[in-house]
Amino acid sequence: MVDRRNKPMALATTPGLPPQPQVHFSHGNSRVIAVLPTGDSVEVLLYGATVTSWKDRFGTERLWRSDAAKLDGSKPVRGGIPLVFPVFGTSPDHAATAKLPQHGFARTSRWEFLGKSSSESAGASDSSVKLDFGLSSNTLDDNTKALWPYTFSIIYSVTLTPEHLGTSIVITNDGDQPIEFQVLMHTYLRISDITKIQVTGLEGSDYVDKVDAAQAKKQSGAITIAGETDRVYSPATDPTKPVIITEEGETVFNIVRDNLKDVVVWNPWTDKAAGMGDFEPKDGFKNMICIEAGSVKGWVTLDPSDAFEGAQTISD
Ligand code: TA6
Repeated sequence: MVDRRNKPMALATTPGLPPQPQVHFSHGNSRVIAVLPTGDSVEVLLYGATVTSWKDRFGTERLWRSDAAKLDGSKPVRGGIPLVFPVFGTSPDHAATAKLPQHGFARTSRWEFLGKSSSESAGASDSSVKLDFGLSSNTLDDNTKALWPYTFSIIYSVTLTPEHLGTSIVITNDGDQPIEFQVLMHTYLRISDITKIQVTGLEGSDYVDKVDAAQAKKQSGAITIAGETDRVYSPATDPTKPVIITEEGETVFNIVRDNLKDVVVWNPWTDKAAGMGDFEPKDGFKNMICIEAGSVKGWVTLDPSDAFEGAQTISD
């Protein structure tokens, strides 16, 4: 990758072709920004390969990010789409990941930008761009490697089109021993009013209610949020069924999953928001809902040379 500081890197263009997606680095090469000819844009921090912004063609931000989110690599980003791997939460009883920090090391590691590709856009309206990011045992910091000594490689791709934002992950076991992991895309969606949303598509799913003594329950009807909510739906029934967020009856998000069998629904509400130093404004919980696609109940076992692929597509 030719490192042309803060210079737009127009994708290979041929005179006469319609305008192409623009991809450039910013903030000292710590962020990658892609802008489509339609005006849709996405920003990804190399720290954690965290999507920190997704704007539609009108410049409307679709993801929620705390005003106090750290974007300097000093702590996981509070908002956007942090990546959870190889453990969801903490797992003191799981020897391989017991020593890892909450939600693992993917969201606090420096990822490499592997490159970009775009569709051959016949017209601005069908342009798209895919940004690839990499993390492997070769690039992992020594402290983390000591805590999780497996040989692996991950390619995480962020795809932007005028219709959707897609994130997909391919995790490969490059070593000679099986790897057990959990993975999740911790997506903070921006909404107007938490009290006016409904989440459908999880009806009939079993879930663990983490704000009610981790009781096992079954979802009946649409989900509404009227207080702290922290639920792990596993499996989210019918993976072919999108999870849909409506606000006063209007669909605001449609999330389709591929090979991510579980969905976490989280809103910290007043007290938990007050207790998080990087959660600002404190009433920001009213404007966000986390709908997190992943595989977090039990462990995915990856044998040597095997690969795991999982993806989500968020559209409106
Ligand atoms: O995904 C929901 C959750 O596991 C909550 O329990 C809460 O801890 C949230 O993640 C945020 O975790 P973080 O480590 O980013 O503060």
